[in-house]
Amino acid sequence: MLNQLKEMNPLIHCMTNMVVTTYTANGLLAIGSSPVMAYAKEEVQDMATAAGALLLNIGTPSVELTEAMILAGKAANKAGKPVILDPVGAGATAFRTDICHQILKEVDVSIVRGNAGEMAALVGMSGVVKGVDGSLDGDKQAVAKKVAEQYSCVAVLTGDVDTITDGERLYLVSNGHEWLTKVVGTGCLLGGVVAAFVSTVNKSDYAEAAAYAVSFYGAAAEKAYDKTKNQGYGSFAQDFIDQLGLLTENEAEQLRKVES
Ligand code: ATP
Ligand code: TZP
Ligand code: MG
Ligand code: MG
Repeated sequence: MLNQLKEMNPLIHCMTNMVVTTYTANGLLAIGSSPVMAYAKEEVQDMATAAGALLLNIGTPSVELTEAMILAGKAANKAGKPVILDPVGAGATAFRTDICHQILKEVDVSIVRGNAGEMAALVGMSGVVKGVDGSLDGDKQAVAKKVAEQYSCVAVLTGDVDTITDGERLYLVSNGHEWLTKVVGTGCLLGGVVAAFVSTVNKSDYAEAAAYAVSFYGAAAEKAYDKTKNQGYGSFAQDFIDQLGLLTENEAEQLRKVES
């Protein structure tokens, strides 16, 4: 899948938050995709139509941006392109939860990628969301399944073990490293990386491609940790971008920790 991605060099239209923009663009370039950030309602429909996938990340939300996201999402739907939603901070405020519900009502979202607390908030289950950080004491698989069923999408619920499901197939990914939680934007970049991988496959393979993307991403983080563990989080953040570009398909296969 990685070689196919590099060959296709898909354009990924990101409507993301102002914290993570450059990190997301660099990570997407590293894996072999082509990112573009575009927000104006005057152009988002054209950009979403031209792109291989659309990422909607509500990290720094506003009413105007939500309207533009819905325009872009509808255009992507019309063009048959996958739409990935990152519900950043859903559950932290009613405003964010409402925006997600509005997007999910108006747009056919292919994949929702969030932490456990955010995913629980989308289906009215109780998790913990403090700002943009979320967790859940309860059953993560049950939450992921409910998100997948309620919104007819692939749910990618991340944490120490990542749960990916379309409501029928289930993948559990144990790749990754705890240091990913010490670098802002690693959840957001993952949404972009999932978008890039799913843009290269048919709809029936979105769940499998998402699981591949999450495992690949986690394996790159493991390599970055090995290299920078005696330095710190800043060096890890930089090296992680390097590893996203250096990791080969064979190596990713060897490091893969996926149960299905
Ligand atoms: P949060 O803000 O709560 O950290 P997030 O939106 O940043 O959420 P994460 O759940 O942190 O998203 O997921 C981002 C990446 O970090 C995923 O690849 C996930 O597998 C990885 N990850 C998160 N926590 C751990 C952990 N404890 N061990 C290994 N990998 C982790
Ligand atoms: N505040 C608003 S968006 C954002 C912050 C800190 C980035 C969140 O990034 P991630 O990937 O969820 O850690
Ligand atoms: Mg995180
Ligand atoms: Mg996040």
